[in-house]
Amino acid sequence: MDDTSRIEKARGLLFGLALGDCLGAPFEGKVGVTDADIVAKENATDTLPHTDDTALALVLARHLAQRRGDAREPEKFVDLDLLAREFADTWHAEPWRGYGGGVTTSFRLIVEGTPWREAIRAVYPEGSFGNGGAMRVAPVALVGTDSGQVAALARRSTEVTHAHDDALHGAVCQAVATHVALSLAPDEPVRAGDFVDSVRPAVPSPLWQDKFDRVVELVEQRADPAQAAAALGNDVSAPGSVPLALLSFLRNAGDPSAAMRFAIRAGGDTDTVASMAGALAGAHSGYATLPRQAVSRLEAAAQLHLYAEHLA
Ligand code: F2R
Ligand code: MG
Ligand code: MG
Repeated sequence: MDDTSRIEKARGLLFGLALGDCLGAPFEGKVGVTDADIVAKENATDTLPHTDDTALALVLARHLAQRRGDAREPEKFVDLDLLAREFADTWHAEPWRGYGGGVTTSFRLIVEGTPWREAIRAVYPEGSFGNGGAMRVAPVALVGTDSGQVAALARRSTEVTHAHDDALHGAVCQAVATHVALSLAPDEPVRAGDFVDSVRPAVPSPLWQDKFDRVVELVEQRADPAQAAAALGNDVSAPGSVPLALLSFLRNAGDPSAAMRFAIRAGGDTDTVASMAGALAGAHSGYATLPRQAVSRLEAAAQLHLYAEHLA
C-alpha cells in the first residue's frame, strides 16, 4: 500500500469511528428509526458533537502517536499507568459525554488516587464486560503490523478499565477486524466467511466463535437490522454489540454510510455500534467515501486529521 492510500484509510478509520458515534448518539434507545431520519442528520448543517466513544478513542490515538515505540513490544508501546490516568483525566474534564455507570466510578476513583487495578473492580469485582474497550480500540489497528501485535495492543488498551474476559475479547475482535479491513483494497469484494475466518483465531472463546457463525449466517440470509439485533444483541455489553457492528459492516461492505445506518436502525446502543461499524467501513473504503458534508461538521475533525497522519 502506498503512503497516500495508507493516510486515506487511516483517515477513513478515525473519521468513520467518530461519524458513527455522532450520527448514532441522537438515536440511542429509540425505536422505528428510518434511513430518512439518519440521512437528515447527515445532511444538516450544525456541528456534530461526539460522546465518550470518540473522546476515549482520541485519547488512545494520542497515546499511540506520542509513544512511537515498537509494536513488537506492546508493553513499551502502551504505558498502562499513564493510559489509565489519561482516560480518567479526560472523563474528569468532560464527565457529561455519556459514560457508562461502572467506568464513571472507576475514573472518579483513579482521579482521587486509587490505583487503577483496584478502581476497575470497585463496581464489578469480576470486571466490566461493557463495550468501552471495543468502542475506542480501532486506532491500535494502525500501529500493529500483524494480528498478534494488534491483539496484544488491544488487550493492553482495554485492561486499564475492563477486566472481564468478554470485554477483552470484544476489543480484540474489533481491533483485529479493523486491521483486516485496512489490509483489503477498497474495490475488492469482501467475502464475509473469509473475513470472519481472519478474525476467529484472535478470539478463541466458544461464545465468540458462536457469534462469528451467526454473523456469517446473517450475511448469507441478508438479515435486516431488526433481525440482526434480535439474533446478535444490541446492548452495551461487548458480546451484545461488537458482533452487530461486524455484521453491519459486512452486510454493507463498500458503503460506509449504509453500514452506519444499518447499525443505527438496529437500535439499542446506537452510538457505539455505529461507531465500531464506521471504523471498520472507513478503514476498508477510505475517507473519500464518507459523506463529505457530515465529516466536515465533526466536533473533533482537526484532531482526527492530525492523529490519522501521525498513525498512518
Ligand atoms: N452508557 C452509555 N449509554 C447509556 C447512558 C448514557 C448516559 N448516562 C446519558 O444518558 O447521558 N454509553 C456509553 O457506555 C458504553 C460503554 O460502556 P463502558 O465504558 O464499558 O462502561 P461500563 O460502565 O464499564 O459498562 C457499561 C454497562 O454495562 C453493564 N455492565 C458491565 N459490566 C457488568 C458486570 N460485570 N455486571 C453487570 N453489568 C455490567 C452495566 O450496565 C454498565 O453500566 C457505550 O455504549 C458508551 O457509548
Ligand atoms: Mg457513547
Ligand atoms: Mg454507546
